[in-house]
Amino acid sequence: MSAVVDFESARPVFSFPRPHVQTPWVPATLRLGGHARCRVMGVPLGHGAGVPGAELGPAALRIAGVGGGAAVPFRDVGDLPVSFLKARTPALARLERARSVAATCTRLEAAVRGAIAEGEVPVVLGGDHALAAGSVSGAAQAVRQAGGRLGVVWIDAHGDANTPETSPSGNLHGMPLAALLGAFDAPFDHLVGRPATLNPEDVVMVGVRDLDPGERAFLDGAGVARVGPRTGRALAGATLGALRHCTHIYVSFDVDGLDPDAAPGTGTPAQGGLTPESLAGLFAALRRDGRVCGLEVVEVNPVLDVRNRTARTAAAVLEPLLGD
Ligand SMILES: [Mn+2]
Repeated sequence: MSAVVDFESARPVFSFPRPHVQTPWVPATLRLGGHARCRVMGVPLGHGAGVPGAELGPAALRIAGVGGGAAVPFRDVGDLPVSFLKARTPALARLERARSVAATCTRLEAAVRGAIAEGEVPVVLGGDHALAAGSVSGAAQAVRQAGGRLGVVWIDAHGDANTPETSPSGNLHGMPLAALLGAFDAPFDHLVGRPATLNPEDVVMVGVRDLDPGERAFLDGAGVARVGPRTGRALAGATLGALRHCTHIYVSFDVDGLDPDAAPGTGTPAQGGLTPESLAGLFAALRRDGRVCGLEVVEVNPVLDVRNRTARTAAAVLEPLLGD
């Protein structure tokens, strides 16, 4: 006997094409009088740096109080997993480090995109700066999905705009900006085959003073705006002026943008950096501006630090953005 299908009692299935109704939403931002909730996530990544220790950054930043402010509500979701390296030869270690950075960026991209899409402001505690290839990409996607345009404030002593071809060291934390601007993709797996994440005119670099020849040529050719560490009182105005056309802003804060006097605990310090006062002024202006939808603090290396001074400086300069 063959099976009989009882069409009479089968539940009707409605398959009318429905008009796609999009709920309008805008990413939450940090602004005066606002009540945005922050989602803090640690990324103990050190495989993109040449000197070990940046993987201890999330712990140092939490101890210093970043992501634990009173005024802005915070929810700390803990650390993203970062793989432990087992390779025993330098060649294998190099490959394993690149794979670890790629996997971390893939996870972080989804985590940042998810936080913004769910109405929270991601606060990423790094970790070396290679992680920005994931975080900035995730923020740009979420903002674009909401119909906006993301601008990036890249605070750094360096360009982070080398490619695997131009990099003198081969360290991936010197390359994330070039990857985000579409200069190359592999080994950043999540970017492979995608169009550029950022337009050059949507990025402003703050405090940059130590560029390798290759990345200087790349940044000049792309026309990325740079605001020097010695701009003084005009720093905030020049930075925000460069991103006037953007609807939202993501802040990528490498602590080596600060002068080593104030932030000695970092792998690649460069003299003549930003003063904590001028950077705090920029963060205050960003709070008044009201467009910041996410941020990260990277390259804190407690192994090279003195009594957690660098994380404490970072906490103090971020207070005008994240505090009362
Ligand atoms: Mn950097």
